[in-house]
Amino acid sequence: MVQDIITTFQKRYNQEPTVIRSAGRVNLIGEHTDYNEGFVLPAAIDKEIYFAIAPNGTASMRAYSFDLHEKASFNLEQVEPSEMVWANYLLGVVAQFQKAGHTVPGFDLVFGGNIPMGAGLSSSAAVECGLAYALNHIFQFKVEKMDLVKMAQKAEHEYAGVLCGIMDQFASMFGKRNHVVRLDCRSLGYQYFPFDMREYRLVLCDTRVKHSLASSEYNTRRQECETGVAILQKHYPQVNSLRDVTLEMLAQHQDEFGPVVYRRCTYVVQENLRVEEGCLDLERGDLEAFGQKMFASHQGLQHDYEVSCPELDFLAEKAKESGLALGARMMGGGFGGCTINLVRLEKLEEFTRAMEVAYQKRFGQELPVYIARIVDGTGLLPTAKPEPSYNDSEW
Ligand code: GAF
Repeated sequence: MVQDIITTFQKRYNQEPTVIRSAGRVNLIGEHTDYNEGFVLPAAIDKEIYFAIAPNGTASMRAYSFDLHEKASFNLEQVEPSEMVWANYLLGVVAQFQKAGHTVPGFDLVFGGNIPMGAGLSSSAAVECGLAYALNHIFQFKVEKMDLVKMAQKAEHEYAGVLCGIMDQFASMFGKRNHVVRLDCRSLGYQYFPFDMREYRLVLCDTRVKHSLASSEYNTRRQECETGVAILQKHYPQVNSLRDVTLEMLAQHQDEFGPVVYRRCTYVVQENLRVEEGCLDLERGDLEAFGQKMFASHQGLQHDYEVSCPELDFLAEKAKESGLALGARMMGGGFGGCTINLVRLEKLEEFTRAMEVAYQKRFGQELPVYIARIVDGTGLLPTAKPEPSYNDSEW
């Protein structure tokens, strides 16, 4: 795939590109906590997007989407949102560099990859981070990596209309091979935890139900959390976000919340606790205990945060019932996309088969299953080297 993208670039633009690789992400636990200044535990995975890019000496961006077979050209002296959905993720990033005071010269770009769209694996964050990294590299803007993450997030807010938190862009940029990373979404401090790929696999079951993050539900959840915070601030002026709230505080003022806001807030506070305790499980190597927290997380997302859907609930339930997964939950914004399952290597085939059969029987549809390998985040791909190969023996 990388070679095809490079060849397409050479043919279209008649010059040699720099090649950047950017990754999709999984999140083991800590869902809808990032915009509440809480904790998340994501990792970058081997569902990737490649960017072949070079300055073109004009004032325009000429871009070609390898996957959609579509091209677009935009004058960078006047960047504004476009009708072309995919181009907006690129333009949004350019706009952020300009807002930060950089002049972005014209460039040629071919990009494409294998992150399934709408599967909750953050293809949009991978596009944003990849381009942010690429522009920073080829034009030597010298922007710090964490600032690139923030710019990518802003691009999503302003050009895709989704008020996302910072998790996806952070994971895409800061992912580390065979590690998950706990991010404190308030301080942006982070810590890597080794993930044992010799004994366990992260299995993604794709409902193929397309979620639309831009659909009002995501932004509504944010508002409901803010409503909860405003109620508590009357009693606890030191509270800035649900990160500062305890279950006792919520219980004490339960009658001031409507039932919906109360459930939303309870979920977020519990989920933050699960991330913190889950990291201790990882440190102890207690994956059984960690898996139990994944099941509990799904319950909260299904019943209290209400961002799941029947297909996700079915898969999470089946995984639990089968006894073949240590943990399972929906992942990402919700309303579709994948479940993430923690599975022992020796149970992998049996688990995959059981889920495929069950899904087919219940929904009359094939269930795509991906085994996620944890890889490094966004970076330069030395063109001289062959595509990274993931050999089982080196996990
Ligand atoms: C989406 C958002 F983009 C993230 O910021 C995060 O809020 C996630 O949904 C839910 O945890 O992926």
